[in-house]
Amino acid sequence: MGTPHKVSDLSLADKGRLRIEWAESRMPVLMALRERFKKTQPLKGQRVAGCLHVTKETAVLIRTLRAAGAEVSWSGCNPLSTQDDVAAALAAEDTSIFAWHGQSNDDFYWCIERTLDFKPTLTLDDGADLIFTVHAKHKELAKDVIGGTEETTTGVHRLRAMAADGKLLYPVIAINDSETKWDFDNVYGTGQSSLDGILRATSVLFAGKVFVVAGYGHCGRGLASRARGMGARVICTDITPTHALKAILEGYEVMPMDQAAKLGDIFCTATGMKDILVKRHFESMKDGAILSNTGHYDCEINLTDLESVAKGKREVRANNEEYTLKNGRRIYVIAKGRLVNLAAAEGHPSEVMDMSFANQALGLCKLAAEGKSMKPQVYELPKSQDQELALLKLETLGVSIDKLTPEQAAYANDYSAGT
Ligand code: 3DD
Repeated sequence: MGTPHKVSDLSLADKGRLRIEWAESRMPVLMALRERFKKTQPLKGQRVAGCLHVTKETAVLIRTLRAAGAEVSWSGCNPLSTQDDVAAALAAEDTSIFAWHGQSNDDFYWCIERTLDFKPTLTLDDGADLIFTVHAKHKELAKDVIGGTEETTTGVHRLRAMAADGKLLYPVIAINDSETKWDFDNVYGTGQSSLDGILRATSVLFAGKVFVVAGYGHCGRGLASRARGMGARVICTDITPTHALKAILEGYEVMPMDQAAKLGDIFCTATGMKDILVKRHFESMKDGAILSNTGHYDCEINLTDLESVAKGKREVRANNEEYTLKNGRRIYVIAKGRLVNLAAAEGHPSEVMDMSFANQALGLCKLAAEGKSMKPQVYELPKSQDQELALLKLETLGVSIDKLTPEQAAYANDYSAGT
């Protein structure tokens, strides 16, 4: 195999292929796009550098981009989220991939650098680490890049800030901001997959437990509803009044973290902000409290603070470290505070990544076709695309919906029609 790659263990390829097949059988929208792209070749001649969690669902996206004619080179976007069997399967089918589970920070950035070796014409990010590396260390490559896409909320925030500063060197499409991404992946995906990660690392009963959700945004909304569905008493914290008000009207308790820290049995941070759980919170927590984070970066649980109030630490289960505090109580941290859904489980289910990645593929096709005439700013995909994708998804679910009659369509646009 001449294609450059670095993965953990090529012998895992067969197992990875089976997992990718499993995902393909549950991603009908992306698979339908792949069939279309095989004929139209919209990414022919393009070189796509991707920096996004290497999961069975991402493998389906990579195969689709290659079917569309693109050359692809890929790294993971988190040191703990790569599924090694999937990475092996991708390497075995001649994908240029640099990713393995449990990377050091140096490994992580070395892998990103390798994906730049073939001078990409398009970049695909989840958290903006790749595009940021191009801007910070390889400005000479930016002139060959037509545009990029960004998968997640945190990454879009970073890119909007760069654009506002006039620092963006090429156009970027905020995939996260498509309704068929943030209102499905962030809500239903994060809600289920984060609890999946907590359960795999602890196997605790949720019913009757106090589950604290830090951040009642789209991700927090999904977390809260799934935890309540399993019988937990849900407390939400937030800094945004409208978010807190929505949580109250949904029937959750809302209070400052200083109070919630004393009550919580299980915590999950989903804010995108640093230092959500800090020293004073750890010192007031119950014995046996379980801490997890589902935000993109591992900055929400301040582990330096936790180390400062602990007298001992040991791994008690996979992805589960017990800190014994000086006050004698024990606190359990899942996946070292890194995103629990991907580090301790398999990330969102295929069914919901189906639409996120359909948006990614369509976004790259838009850049390939129109990027040269776009400005170095952050764009959104057309809202009409959300309805097209949702209709396609409904069809795959065997669901049909009503249509406006011509009279109703006329009425909808007739501002003179009063009561
Ligand atoms: N993300 C969650 N599950 C994923 C999966 N199964 N494959 C690839 C990426 C996955 C991350 C997404 O939620 C991304 O949209 C984000 O971080 O917002």
